[in-house]
Amino acid sequence: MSDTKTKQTGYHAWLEFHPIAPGERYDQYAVHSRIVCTEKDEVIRTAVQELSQGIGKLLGKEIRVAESDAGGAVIALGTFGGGNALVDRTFGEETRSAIKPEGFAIKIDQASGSIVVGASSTSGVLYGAFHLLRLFSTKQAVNELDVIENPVNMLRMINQWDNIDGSIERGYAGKSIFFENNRITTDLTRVRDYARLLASSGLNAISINNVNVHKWESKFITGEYLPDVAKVAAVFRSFSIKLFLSVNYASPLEIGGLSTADPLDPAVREWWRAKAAEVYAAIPDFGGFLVKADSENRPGPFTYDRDHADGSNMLAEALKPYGGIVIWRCFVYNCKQDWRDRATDRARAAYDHFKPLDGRFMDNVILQVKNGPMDFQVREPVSPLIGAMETTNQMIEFQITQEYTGQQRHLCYLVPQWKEVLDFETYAKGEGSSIKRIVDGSLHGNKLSGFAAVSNIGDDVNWTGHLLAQANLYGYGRLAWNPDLSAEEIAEEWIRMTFGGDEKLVSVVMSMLMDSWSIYEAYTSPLGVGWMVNPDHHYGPNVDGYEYSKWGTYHFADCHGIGVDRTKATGTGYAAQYKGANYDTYESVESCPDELLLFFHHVPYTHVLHSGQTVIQHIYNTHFEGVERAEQLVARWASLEGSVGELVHKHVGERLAEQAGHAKEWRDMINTYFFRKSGIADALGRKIY
Ligand code: GCV
Repeated sequence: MSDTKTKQTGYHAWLEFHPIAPGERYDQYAVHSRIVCTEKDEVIRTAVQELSQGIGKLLGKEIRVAESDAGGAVIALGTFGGGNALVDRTFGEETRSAIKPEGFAIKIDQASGSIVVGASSTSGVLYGAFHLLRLFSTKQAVNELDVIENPVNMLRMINQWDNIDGSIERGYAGKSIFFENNRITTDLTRVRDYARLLASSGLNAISINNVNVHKWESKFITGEYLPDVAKVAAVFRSFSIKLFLSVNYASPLEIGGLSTADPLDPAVREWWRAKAAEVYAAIPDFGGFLVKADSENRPGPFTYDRDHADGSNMLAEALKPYGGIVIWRCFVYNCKQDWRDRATDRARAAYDHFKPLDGRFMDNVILQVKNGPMDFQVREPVSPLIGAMETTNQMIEFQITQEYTGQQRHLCYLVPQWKEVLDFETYAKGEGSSIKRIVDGSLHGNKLSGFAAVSNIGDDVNWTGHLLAQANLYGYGRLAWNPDLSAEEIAEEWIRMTFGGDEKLVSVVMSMLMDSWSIYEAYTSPLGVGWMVNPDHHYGPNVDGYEYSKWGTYHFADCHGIGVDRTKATGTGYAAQYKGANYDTYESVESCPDELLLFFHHVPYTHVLHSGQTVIQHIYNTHFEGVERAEQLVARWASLEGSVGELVHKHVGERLAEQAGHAKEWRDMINTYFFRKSGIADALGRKIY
């Protein structure tokens, strides 16, 4: 895409590289006369190209790339022992042994003043190059650099929910960049630019098609599509990103001509073995399969009276000889529930299905578990399944695309929500068993572990529809690399890299991002109950939208009270899936935190929260305040006129105005509904319809 077309549109996202004005930092960076690299590997070439391009834009002058060091201060990069004298001279044994497979070190060579980037792998060199660019574009001092970085998580994956017809399930930023008109895109420019964004934030894996694998996408693993899939894999390979495919569990039946997909049937196993051989012949470093089975009407092993260990192990066995893995989703629940049935609880389902299978999965199977037990609501407890299976590989699944958090028409910076999840204490092995230690594999010593998230991009020029939603994509990658980064640190990096360093702008956008999740929560569904949205598309308020449906997502509001009794004592028993103090906290109405009260308990509207307000007054207050706070977002952004490009200012301003208007719709529907149900007036006498 040409620069004139992308100028001011956000296309380059956090890789915009705003020119640095002459002055101290400029001189500190510009003193490095050339980039010195001796290696020719594809990923290293990418690193060099990114560095020279980025520095060129930052400094407004070309930086030469050379194979040898002609003296003076340079930027040298390479793998340890890869032939770059500066790299070899700078990093001793101690540093080298501290660098894990994808990590890197950056250090100043005191003699020459050179910046030296070293790693044990080519991917480490690439991450090191992006790290250096981040330091430059956020204007950090580099004269004393001594950095060692290793990614905390092994798998740092993004899941596309893209379909071959170009549509994206739960996509809010245009059409797919991977597929159009029932073909894989032939012009891969945009795919390459996406790979840059992903690698620069630290990601290393992608599945390119929707987990709901329909008729045509089932054929991605056949000769009809594999050559084109291989071309996409090649683009990602140059950024050290492994490609995965979502597969249809019933493939042997649907594309293989067999009469069954029974995982224990020898012919089915043989079919998958041959299929794996075919896929790896086309893509030797193929990552593996992502599978949604027995979930929301997708086929799976249950059809044959087999379980999820049988199903996933069959695929794992086929991929094993090639080092491939099976990522098996745990989003398994009854989506044909009778709303009259109060005993079945969707929240329990993943744990009930998978926990008994602990220990039965092959070591190249990894279970992918959504962060909450329901489905990416604005507020949910943390899934009790994460950490509950001691001898099974697990990874967490987040949703970057804002299906239930405003669909990229509303501002909702999700990093603070993800941080809460990652910091949650599970007591899986006593104190110190936080979610982040489970998903990084350290708590249970898992062979495979990590992060996955559903992407929020499409072919909109700015990738994410709402420009500020780019912060979620960037933030996800950074958090997957290092879950200990704070939401503010990540936001600040993103703002400076995206918009440049205007201090007023940094502080205004930072406060907008940091407030946005709580604002969205305030004017939507209260106290953890969730689901008060329009069915199917899930945008906008509809309190009873899912109340009498088959999806298992109820709030049970009547004239006395609201909420779902999930206690062991009198309810569905879900609370008992938590360990230790968590069980006690959630089981008791007294200790349950306010923000999750209605997730765990059915209470009268007059129930008094820890905040001192009654439930009904909390509903009214948060909804009135939520609208006011959404209106303040509009005003805060308006104050930035002149500090950001005109087009960007207008675009974000329009989205925020729409959000403020839509927040009123939420406020009035929710408040009116509960006023009519409860008959209790607002203590402050505000307008309720
Ligand atoms: C891809 C939710 C979404 C579906 C999605 C599903 C899943 O139910 O609404 O669109 O399907 O989650 O995660 O599999």
